[in-house]
Amino acid sequence: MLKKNRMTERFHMSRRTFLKVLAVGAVVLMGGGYLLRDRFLNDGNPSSTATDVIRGQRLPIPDLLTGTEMDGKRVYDLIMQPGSMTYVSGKQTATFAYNGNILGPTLLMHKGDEVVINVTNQLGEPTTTHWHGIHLPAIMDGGPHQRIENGDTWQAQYTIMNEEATFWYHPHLEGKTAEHVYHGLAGLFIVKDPQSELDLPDQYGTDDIPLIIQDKIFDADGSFNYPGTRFGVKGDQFLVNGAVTPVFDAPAQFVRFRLLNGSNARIYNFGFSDDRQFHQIGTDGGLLERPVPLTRLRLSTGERAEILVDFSGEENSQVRLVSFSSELDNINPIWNSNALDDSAFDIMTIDVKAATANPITALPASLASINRLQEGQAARTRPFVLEMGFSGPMTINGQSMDMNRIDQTIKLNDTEIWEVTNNSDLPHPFHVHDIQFLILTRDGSPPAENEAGWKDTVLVMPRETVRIIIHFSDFADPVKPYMFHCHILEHEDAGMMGQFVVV
Ligand SMILES: [Cu+2]
Repeated sequence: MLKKNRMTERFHMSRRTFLKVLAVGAVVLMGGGYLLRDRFLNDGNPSSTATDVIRGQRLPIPDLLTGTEMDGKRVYDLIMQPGSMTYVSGKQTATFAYNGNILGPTLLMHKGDEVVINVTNQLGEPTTTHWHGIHLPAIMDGGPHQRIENGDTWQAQYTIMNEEATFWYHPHLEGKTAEHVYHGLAGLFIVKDPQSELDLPDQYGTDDIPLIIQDKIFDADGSFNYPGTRFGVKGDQFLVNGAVTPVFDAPAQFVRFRLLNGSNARIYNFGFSDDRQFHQIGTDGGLLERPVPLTRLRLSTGERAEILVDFSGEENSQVRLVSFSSELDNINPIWNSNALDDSAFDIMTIDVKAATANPITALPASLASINRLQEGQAARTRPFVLEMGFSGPMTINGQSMDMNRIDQTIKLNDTEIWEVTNNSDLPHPFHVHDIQFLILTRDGSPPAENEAGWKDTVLVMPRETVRIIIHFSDFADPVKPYMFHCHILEHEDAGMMGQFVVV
């Protein structure tokens, strides 16, 4: 099997070389070349044919669900349902959503809360809802094994043990995750620590702003175009909280943005149009030790980052949130799916307005203490090799996802090092369910300061090895597995996923 894979790989190499020659030829023949390169070499993602996409609406803020108190538990109700939006003048866009027409409400939870979430499926087809980043029993994870048939309600019940951070929920049905998320199913969790005495912006919708960033392709009739291409669907229209390149009215003070890359496949390189400095304060699963100054923030699919941006004294000015995608290096150009990978583009416009009454006026010097797991604590090291070619299976350690095969068995209370190697020419964000990990090394070097916090998803660039350290605690189940997978949703659906049990 392994031998066969290697042979396939060699064949792909030569096909890649052939395509490169074709590209160079096209450039030489046509002079301009760019469009042709794009047409010949893209992975099949079309671009929007709708010319009158409505942009520049006010940024929608998802409703905040605080749950209702019942027998000492907080109960939340989510209904997955078809909806309708207007993205193209005079046209209706059919969507899927939780409790509305696009995306879902933000679930506010507190560390220590016992929560019950009733998830009702009215989509007309089966799906699941996974709690991305949450530490919970495997049977409550909402992965491919917790199918919710159309018309059914699945009840998830667990205690919030996570640190203060931003998490999210989305469907995770075997083979259908990409399509379901693309059509609008995703929402955020905000976990707060009642013990925290940090002075951070926390007025939801005012100075504490969720930003779910996604890209889509629109057809002329207004519908979402989902081409389902193998390498990952990348759109050419950018939505924040379900609105295309919207405008956010920011108060002239420190604003906290909770960024989620909720896209199917696109990696962003966020920054601002004036190249201003901002501070990252949180990673996927917790606050950093101290604010980290940045001018660029790379965020792959599934990852979250909390940042603080200082708009003090900037009333009546404007700045744009931009993705400087062309600066992303180490991505083989042959794999780029569209011209946007080679450019910078707007995500959102920020109109700075008057400050609120009692704004946060300073950055905290320190944020959190992180229990740094040490390499010496690890019981073992497990290799994970991610592979894909132009065709053939997408694999981890040579195998595609099989719902009936457990790939890894881990002992409860063990600490392990997982060594993730990307043996392909596309970047892959590697996600592990249930736990938060720390990055030990990225290609042999310690991670950047803004990645040195709790993570559940880490981008592994082509030919790179990332070593992460994980402690498996609290929940064991010899039968029900958790998943590990690439968070490019089309790769996941194509088999770049495996299962582990904790026993
Ligand atoms: Cu991938």
